[in-house]
Amino acid sequence: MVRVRFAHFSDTHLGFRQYGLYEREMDFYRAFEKTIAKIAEERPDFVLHCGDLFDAPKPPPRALWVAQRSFAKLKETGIPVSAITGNHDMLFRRGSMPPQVLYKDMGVRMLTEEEPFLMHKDIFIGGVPYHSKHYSESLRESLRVLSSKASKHAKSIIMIHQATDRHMPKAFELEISEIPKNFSYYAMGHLHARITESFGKGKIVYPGPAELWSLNEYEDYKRKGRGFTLVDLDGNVPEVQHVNIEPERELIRETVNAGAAEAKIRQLREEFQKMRKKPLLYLDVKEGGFDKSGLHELITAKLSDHVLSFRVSYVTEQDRPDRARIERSFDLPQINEILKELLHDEKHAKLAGMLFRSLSAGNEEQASKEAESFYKSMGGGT
Ligand SMILES: [Mn+2]
Repeated sequence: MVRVRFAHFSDTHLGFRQYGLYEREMDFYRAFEKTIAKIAEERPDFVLHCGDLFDAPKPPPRALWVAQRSFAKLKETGIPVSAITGNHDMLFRRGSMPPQVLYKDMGVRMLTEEEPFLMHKDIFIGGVPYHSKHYSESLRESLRVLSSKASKHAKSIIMIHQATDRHMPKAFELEISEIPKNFSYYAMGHLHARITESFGKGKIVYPGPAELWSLNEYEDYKRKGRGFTLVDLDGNVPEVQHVNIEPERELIRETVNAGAAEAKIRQLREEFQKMRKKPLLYLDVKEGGFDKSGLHELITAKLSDHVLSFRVSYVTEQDRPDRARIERSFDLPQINEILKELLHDEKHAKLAGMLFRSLSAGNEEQASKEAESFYKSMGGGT
């Protein structure tokens, strides 16, 4: 058995322009380039990318170019890449090609339904592209087939871009009990969190993305860091080492009492002035009696030159704790992005966002008015 070490990363979402900001798109490119540089430095035997390489199935040319340069660098260093498609970078249309196929000559090998595995020396590497919940039976079947092929080899890896019920009970496509247990390493993508657990005879690992795609990832990132994963397959159980990539810019989340907002804003301003790059600021203002527009003006006046962007959420005193949570969550800008992703349609995502907000606030009348005017504006069709 030869000594084998590989790098595993995922969910790089190249081309994602968070909040429509050019700077955020560039942050994702830089995170990717830094990850590749660090991987090249580590000289693993091969690299696995577990889906959502791009944020969309038709990425902007700059995203394609950044990926091309990076994969060329790995090829120069003699490090081959295996990849699967995620839900973001595949078009669910017959005969469509994922953008990753462009890098075939640079040593990026896609694992597909047609060619679901390869051997790296004596290591079996299998992979399944993302399957929506609707196709979970076919996903289970693919896993069964690969599991039986892998059973002929001492060391094996399976690449999967899915959420399991254990890691994401509210929206999963795969029950953890349905995953065959005979692989040595489960290289996962899809969840934007850093997770390492024992599973079957090996380990199941979500490396998480190097850049924060959504504010929901903030806590996990603060606790565990972000980057990619290095794996040593030599022993009986894989040895997993997470490597951090320094973020391009800070993401700051702060809670402040309305009464103390001014002092807090002054303090933040001082901190931000020292930063190399303007941070993203998420400010939760709590305890009532505040004047939202006055506070907004104050933040704009004191901080707008020192942050790339800021988002403010208000939690009022009279809100019951559960209501407060709702107000906070629907103030988050990510809701619109999540809806857009789910519905694949900007107009309907906008309607869904409006309905979500008014119905969360218990305002049915407002919701029905919004729906009515939306369909009127669509020309009264179906
Ligand atoms: Mn993703």
